[in-house]
Amino acid sequence: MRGQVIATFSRRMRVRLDSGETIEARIRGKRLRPVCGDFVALEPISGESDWLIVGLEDRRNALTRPNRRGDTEVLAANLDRLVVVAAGTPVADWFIVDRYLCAAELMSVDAMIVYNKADLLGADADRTEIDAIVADYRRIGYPVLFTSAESLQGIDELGRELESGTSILVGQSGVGKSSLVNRLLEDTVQKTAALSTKHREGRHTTVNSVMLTLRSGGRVIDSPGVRDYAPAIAAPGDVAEGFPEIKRLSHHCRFKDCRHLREPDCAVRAGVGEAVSERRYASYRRLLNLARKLS
Ligand SMILES: Nc1nc2c(ncn2[C@@H]2O[C@H](COP(=O)(O)OP(=O)(O)OP(=O)(O)O)[C@@H](O)[C@H]2O)c(=O)[nH]1
Ligand SMILES: [Mg+2]
Ligand SMILES: [Zn+2]
Repeated sequence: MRGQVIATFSRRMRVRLDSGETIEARIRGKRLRPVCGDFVALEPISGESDWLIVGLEDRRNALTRPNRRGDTEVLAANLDRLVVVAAGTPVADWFIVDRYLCAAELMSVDAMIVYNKADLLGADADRTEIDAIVADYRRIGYPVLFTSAESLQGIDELGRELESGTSILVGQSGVGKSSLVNRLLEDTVQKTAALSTKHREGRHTTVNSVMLTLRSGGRVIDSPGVRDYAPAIAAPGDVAEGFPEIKRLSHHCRFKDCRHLREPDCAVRAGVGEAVSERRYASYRRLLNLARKLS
């Protein structure tokens, strides 16, 4: 039997079988490490309702991060779109946003930014800074949507963006990923059972990734929020691949292996403040430093 992992609780998994039925499963052995989105082979266990995961199919792609030991940890697999959620509270960390965008580029999947809690956006000074950052992302080519799980601003548009394929919502803890998913599910069958129980228990922080199906057929993975994030990067030279506006200019650098730091005739450095914003260039340098430390 074949199925897709739709929720993980450490070594226990919820799996949607190809037949459409949802079952619970354990994993045979210690070597298999399925994550949300993985396609697995299963066998029934006699006398139990649990199934046994006995095999893992090759992944089309994977969202990764280096763990403390420097190994690559897989967070989710077989994705079509990364939705990076930010907000005013907790204060947006744009470096984290850039790192998720970098991960999406390295995985060759679409990425977009959702600025949630738009209901709290006053006409304050913050607004000018946010508008400048958003304009920068749009110039690079990333769609940015302002949403509110409170006022419902932008929810329909977000639903349309997620109509096809599998999307994962990522971002800092507390920006409203689960609240957005709740809103998106409001007109689908799946909604209440799973989600309202959670509220009754008074627990809000998401502890495991869960894949949900929208009425449009689109799938959404709600993932636990992070304090920090960096993609697993195989070689420092790959970092520029994760910044489209830097990659574009890098073809004009004198050296093919230019890291865009202090090399002569570097087209990227020459473009800082224009095609490459100071902020994104700083993001690039920070991630390059990190990649060098880890490699
Ligand atoms: N004002 C306002 N509050 C929001 C909005 N969206 C979410 N919140 C609140 O923000 C808090 C965190 O929301 P969650 O949906 O749990 O955030 P999350 O991103 O899923 O957090 P983690 O699961 O920890 O990663 C809750 O108290 C929500 O009610 C919004 O659009 N506007
Ligand atoms: Mg959550
Ligand atoms: Zn260069």
